[in-house]
Amino acid sequence: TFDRLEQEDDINRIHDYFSYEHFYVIYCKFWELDADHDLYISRDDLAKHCNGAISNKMIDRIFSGAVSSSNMKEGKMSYSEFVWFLISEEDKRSPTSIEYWFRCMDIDGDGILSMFELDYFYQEQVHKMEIYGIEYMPFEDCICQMLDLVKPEEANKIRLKDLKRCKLTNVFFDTFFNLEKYLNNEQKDPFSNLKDPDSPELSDWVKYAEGEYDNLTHEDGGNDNLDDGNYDEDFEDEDHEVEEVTSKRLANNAVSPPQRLGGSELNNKIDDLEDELKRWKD
Ligand SMILES: [Ca+2]
Ligand SMILES: [Ca+2]
Repeated sequence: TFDRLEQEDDINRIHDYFSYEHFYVIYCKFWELDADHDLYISRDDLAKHCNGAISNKMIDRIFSGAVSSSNMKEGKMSYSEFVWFLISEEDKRSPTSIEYWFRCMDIDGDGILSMFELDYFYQEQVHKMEIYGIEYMPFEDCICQMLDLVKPEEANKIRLKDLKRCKLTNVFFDTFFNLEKYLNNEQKDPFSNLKDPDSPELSDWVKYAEGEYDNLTHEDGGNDNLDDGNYDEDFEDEDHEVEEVTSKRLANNAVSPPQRLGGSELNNKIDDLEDELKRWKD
């Protein structure tokens, strides 16, 4: 029985990270950023993600190849690398994401986030806040807060294991390279979105993917049929409707995808994504 339970747990986790909706969201985001549609995202493309929310320094780090599991082609992010990026960005509390961002922030690769490295990233945030006329904390105050949050074993040295113990790594990472989310975090009680151990809730990624899926499929208004919740039984129909919505969107936006989201190309992409997500979990 235990084996079976474990297996079921595993299946649920796969579902957690993969569904048609998730694929659709990732693919649309990729397509939006890949301006010349050569199926690679350039540094400048990625800088436009979420209206430039991610700092330039971090984007440079991502494109330096230091973080990529495969060998990133110079200045080009592939679809699978984008999958890793997007899930890391939207689910900053999962162990894989923590490793991803830790590698990005550990510039000298010594396994420690030093005060120098943290300051390096924070300065760009300060610079942006100055431009926007937003009041900001000096680095010293910010770092006090962050050390209090992470509570590293050794003073002033943040290691990967410290972050993996920390329950609010999203707050930590956003502070250093995602200004929009940092400012949002500042406005709410950081503990309000802590997971309640008694009621296992959806991961940050699933919440994001479901919200974005709704946005993408309802952008033109209408098509409320997608909202009836019978996704499983109506998968065929839904598939069809999504295509319709996509075509409508694309007609309105006067762009066209390399292929419609359907047929064997879709299946290939879904297979690719499943592979990536399996690697993600390992
Ligand atoms: Ca491109
Ligand atoms: Ca370091």
